Amino acid sequence: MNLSHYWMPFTDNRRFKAKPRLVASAKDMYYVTPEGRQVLDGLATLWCVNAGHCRPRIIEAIRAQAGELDFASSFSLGHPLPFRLAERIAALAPEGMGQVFFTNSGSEAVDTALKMAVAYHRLRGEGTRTRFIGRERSYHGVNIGGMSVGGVPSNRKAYAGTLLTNVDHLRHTQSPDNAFSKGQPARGADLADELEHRVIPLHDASNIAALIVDPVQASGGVLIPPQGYLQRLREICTRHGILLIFDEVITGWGRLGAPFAAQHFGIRPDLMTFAKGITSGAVPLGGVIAAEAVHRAFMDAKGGGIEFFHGYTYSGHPLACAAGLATLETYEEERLFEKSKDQSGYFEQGVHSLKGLPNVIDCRNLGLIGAVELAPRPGAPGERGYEAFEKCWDKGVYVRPIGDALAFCPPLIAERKHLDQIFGTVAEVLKSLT
Ligand code: PXG
Repeated sequence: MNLSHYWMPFTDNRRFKAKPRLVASAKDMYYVTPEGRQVLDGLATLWCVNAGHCRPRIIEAIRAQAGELDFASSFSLGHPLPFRLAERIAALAPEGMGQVFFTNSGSEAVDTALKMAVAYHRLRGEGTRTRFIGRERSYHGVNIGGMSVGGVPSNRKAYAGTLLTNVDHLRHTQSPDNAFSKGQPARGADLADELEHRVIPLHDASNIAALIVDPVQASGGVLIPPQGYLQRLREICTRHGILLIFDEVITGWGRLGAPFAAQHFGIRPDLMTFAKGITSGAVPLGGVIAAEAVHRAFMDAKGGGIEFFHGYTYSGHPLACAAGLATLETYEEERLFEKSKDQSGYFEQGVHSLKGLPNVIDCRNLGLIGAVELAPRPGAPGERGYEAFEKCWDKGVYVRPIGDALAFCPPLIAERKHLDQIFGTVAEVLKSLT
């Protein structure tokens, strides 16, 4: 096969093409390679295949929908599926969050939420609120807005001149003092005070539209929020009229046991983004869930006409909505959110069983998301992590390297034997790695 024409996303193309890793099919927890080798999917592929691969209800729904209504627009025209899916999503969302705007990806969801925030303030006569606050090491997708509020240096470096200038960042919460914390670290809630003590006085609340937070920072390296930290951010935002956006692209759909991280932490944000697990990865779909008060500002606007000048050709695409409905039915039928919660204790033991192995400097976890962090090789950051990832793949387990951390995020259908295979293989690899 000629590999040269496909320019692969977020990939070291030259390294990959010198030693390709291909998959041919997938079922439940496993990939099958073209040679027929099974590889356990320890990352729900890209933090999204929460129901497992090629689940019957989901693939049947997609097949049936493709033969019935391939595409219809949602621009001043309608078809039933996005209305039905929005209703199902609203029933799972925190109380008071009931309106769903569909996009095709998490990146589009983030940029949609940022635009919604600014438009909301303007409608309420606070048009000076245009500034966004993000956090170091957060990942909010790759579009201009999400990249600008994001805090992963390598994703920003080459585009510095195109980043939005109306953005400030809070510090990240990772600290060696919290190494080997099980669940939420005990120390660090006071890092939230930077918002009130530095950022708001610097810019003035009247100029700030929204704070965007990924409740667990996943692709930034799996950073677990300290106890009380997110609650404190919520209180500060409320005090200053700043909208709080939870980017739930990874934490949504049962990753922490509840439908969304918002419920896990007992917080109601003003806007929530989602993607990935809404279709278990089977068809691209994302969206924003708005608090009723935010939505009302648009619907109460004087003068009539289009309330929000924004949308994508494929917003509410029939195939994506059919996949979304079938995925939510699968979650419910198999009680996968409860299963995720039940399995999180065993998962925690697995992650922390890696403590004490060569080069391990931290193990961390929350719900069914976790990471082991390795000390970098002198002068070659990321190399040890990448080599560990390659060796795990060769031994039949897929986990993701993030710098020198290995991330774990199994599908919610994972049984104990799958978790044993993941952590057993990683342990074996770490013992053999220099
Ligand atoms: N927000 C969060 C929190 C994400 O994790 C996005 C937004 C963007 O979603 P889309 O669908 O536009 O990719 C994400 C996506 C990685 C990795 O390396 C993670 C993501 C995407 C690509 C790579 O772990 N998360």
